[in-house]
Parts: sequence; structure tokens; C-alpha cells
Amino acid sequence: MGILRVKTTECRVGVVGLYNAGKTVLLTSLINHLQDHDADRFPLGGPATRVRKFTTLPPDPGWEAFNYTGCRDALVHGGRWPAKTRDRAQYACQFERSDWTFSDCLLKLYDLPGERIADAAMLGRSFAEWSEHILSVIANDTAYRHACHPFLTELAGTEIKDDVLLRAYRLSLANLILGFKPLVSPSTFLLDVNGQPARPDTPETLADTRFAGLAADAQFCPLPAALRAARPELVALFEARYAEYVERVVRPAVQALKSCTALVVLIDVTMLLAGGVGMYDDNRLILRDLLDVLAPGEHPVFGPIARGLSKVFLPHQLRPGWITRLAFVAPKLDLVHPTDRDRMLGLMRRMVSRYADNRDGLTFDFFNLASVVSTKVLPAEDGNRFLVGVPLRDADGKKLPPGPEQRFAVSGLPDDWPNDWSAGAYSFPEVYPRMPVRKDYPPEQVNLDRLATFVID
Ligand SMILES: Nc1nc2c(ncn2[C@@H]2O[C@H](COP(=O)(O)OP(=O)(O)OP(=O)(O)O)[C@@H](O)[C@H]2O)c(=O)[nH]1
Ligand SMILES: [Mg+2]
Repeated sequence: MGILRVKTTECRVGVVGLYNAGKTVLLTSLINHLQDHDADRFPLGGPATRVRKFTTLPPDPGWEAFNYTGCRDALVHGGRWPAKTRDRAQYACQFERSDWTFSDCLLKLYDLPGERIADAAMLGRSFAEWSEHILSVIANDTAYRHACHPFLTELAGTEIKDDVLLRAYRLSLANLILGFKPLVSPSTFLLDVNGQPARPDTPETLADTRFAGLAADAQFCPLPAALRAARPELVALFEARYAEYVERVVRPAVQALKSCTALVVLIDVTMLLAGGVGMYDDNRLILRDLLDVLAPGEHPVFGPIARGLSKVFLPHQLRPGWITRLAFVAPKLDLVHPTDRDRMLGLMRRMVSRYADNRDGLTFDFFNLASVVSTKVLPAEDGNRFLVGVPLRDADGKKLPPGPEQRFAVSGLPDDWPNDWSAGAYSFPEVYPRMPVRKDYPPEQVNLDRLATFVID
């Protein structure tokens, strides 16, 4: 630490979003840009800011280290995107900024598998309350009701057997997965505690090979009020399993996010448009649950004055933490034609700004960004939009080996969300990443520097 740098400012940044939203790629690119900082390519705070003395630190006890080297290596040498995240991870580093005279920066970044945010509603809810919450989602949404038909049929029966009920719930969760519905809770059905994701298979095989809980003998499912009243022993059993699940899977991740100073919420507008109106509704619902649990905004007891004072006087490890900055991010900007990039931002704003507007003591902003620009742009022709990149999948969605660059068409973006649209109405083909091979040359990005300026405060 420099002689004038008498204190350390700790910034803890949580990145959340549905699976495949682009969290791990965003963190990989961000770390690369900070570690090998080039003020011309990544202006942080201002054009002249230099990042110096960057050191990686071990993660906090109880946290896996974020596999930065592996992720960057996959991008550069494998020419592949990083593998999906299987467990929660933290990356910690310390550096000096030339625009911060008296303080250096301790930055902690948190990455979670997207599946886990479907469980956020469990925190602070009893088993009975969680049951009501899930059952009301199923009751009020045609697609959920349809997928959960096996479970609802079993619940309507006169003699309910525990293992038959659990299997019917698992079958319903499998239908949700296969219907691309993200509210799969307990999320270990989709990604188990050992990090094994569910593989594409028939609903029956998924129901017979996966668990709705921590393990085969620790499963639970929501129970309606009438059944809870009639079967107190089953309620007691599920309550105990639910409590253990919350302690092991949900609380550590949610507590870490709650203690962050800034939260980055990824909303993959391209996926929502491509996925249909149901995907949009689900993402909003999951986000609402998550933000209710994390309750970003000024702390009701300490308030802004105490927070300011604690920043100045307390050593960083004693400083109280809570989320005061919220960044909504539409990733994968490079998959959208430049004529539509402002629309991408507008669509995200319309979808989520109310969630932030309704909270006091919160600074929030919206960013459309590309973590790793992997396409080139061609001029629009007669209203058709074309990009150039190396396609990742064929027309049937099967993965292709890396090949030559190709021109491909992408959908235009609407000015506002349509009232209804079906899956496949919009298309933004995935491409292979374009990464510089030189290890200290970070990828081309758009607006990631603006996001970093906002959250590293
Ligand atoms: N073109 C482009 N594609 C991106 C970008 N960022 C992410 N992607 C695509 O999105 C996919 C998922 O990115 P990840 O960062 O692994 O997603 P995640 O949110 O960490 O997903 P989970 O680990 O499953 O929760 C990648 O495999 C890429 O296909 C980007 O900046 N540009
Ligand atoms: Mg990930």
C-alpha cells in the first residue's frame, strides 16, 4: 500500500441472473480488464485512471475460489466459453486506483449458478409459507399448471403416499425443465449439491434419477394447507428437511449477496425474446422474489450517515455491508444489431425499473453491455440485420465444431415488449467467443467499463 493510502475500501459485488445469462463471462472479462488494465480500452472512473499493484487474494473461508484462470484459458486456448457454474465461488483482489488518493480497493466478486436463484424465496419463509408461494405460482399460471399436472393430480387424490407424491412433484419439475421454465425449486433437482446438472432426458428418467432436496432421503415438496392440517407428521418431516436445505444451499449464497455493497442483475433480453412470453414472466417473478429477499437499499437502522461514517472510520472488515448500488445489465449486446442496442436498454428498463424505483436509499442504473465482443457488424439491408461470427449451433440447436466466420441474420428488437409472443419468434444465434490469444490483452468489451465504474465505488 502506498504511504498515503491509509485505508482500504472494500467493494463486494454480487452477480446474479438466470442460468446462461452471462455472469461468469462478465466476471472473467472484468477481472482480465482490471488485472491487465489499459486506461484507453477500459476507462475506470475517468480516462486517466490507472490501476496499479493488482494482487489476487485467497477467497474468504467457506468459499471456493472463482476459477478465473480456467475460464480465461477456456476462452483463449480452447476457443470455448467457460463451463457453466456448478457451485458458488468468490474472487478477491486488491489494487490501487490513481484517482483514489487515500484508499486502495479490496474487491470481492461473487458468482453463483443461476439455478440457485429459484430458491431465493425460501429464505425468511417457513415451509408452510414457501408451500403457499409455490402453489400459488402453479395455480395462477397455465404453463406451470400444465407442467405440474402429475403433482396436482396426486394432491387431488384421497389417499396420498409420500413417495408417490414426491415422485409426482419430481415429474412436474422435470416437465418444467423440459419446458424451459426456470422456477425449479428445490433447485438441486436441476443442479445437485455435487454440481451435477440434470442432463436432457425423458421426464420419467429425470424423475427417477434426480432428487427434490439434498439427497434421496432428504426430499420435500410443497404441501397445501388442507394436507398440512391432515398430515402433521409429514409436515414435521418436510419441515426438518426444508430447514436443512435452507441452511446448506440457500442461506450461504443469499447471506453473501445481502452483504454486498453492489448487486449486478443480469437480464438476458435476447434469451427472453427468443424464449417467449412465459420466459419473460418467469424471469420477472424470480427477480421480484430475489430482490424482496435481498432488500437492496439503505439500511433501516444505520442509514446513510452511519454508512458514510463507517466508510471513513472503520477498518474494512468491521464495516457493515448492505446493497446500496443496483445495476441492471442486459448482456450479449454483440448478438444484437447496433440499430437495436438502445431498444435493448429500453426493454430492460420497462421490465424491471419498478423494482428499483420502489426502494429507498438505492442508487441504480441500467447498462447494455458485451463482456466479450464476438461478432462483427454488417450494415442493415432492407430492414434485415446481419452480423458476422462463428456459429455455435446448427439450425436444430446441435452444437457445431468451430468453423469459419459466417454472415447470419438476427431479429430486430421491438420498441416495447409485445403483449404476447411465442418461443422462437425472435432469434439471436449464439457464436463462438473471439478472444485475443495474448494473455495480458483483455477482450474487446462494450460498457463493461461503465458498469465497473458504477459498482466499484
Ligand atoms: N456473444 C456473446 N455471448 C456471450 C457473452 N457473454 C456470455 N455469452 C454467452 O452466454 C453463455 C453463458 O455465459 P455464462 O457466463 O457461462 O453464463 P452464466 O450466467 O454464468 O450461467 P450459469 O453458470 O449456468 O449460471 C456463454 O456460453 C455464451 O454463449 C458475450 O459477451 N457475448
Ligand atoms: Mg456461470
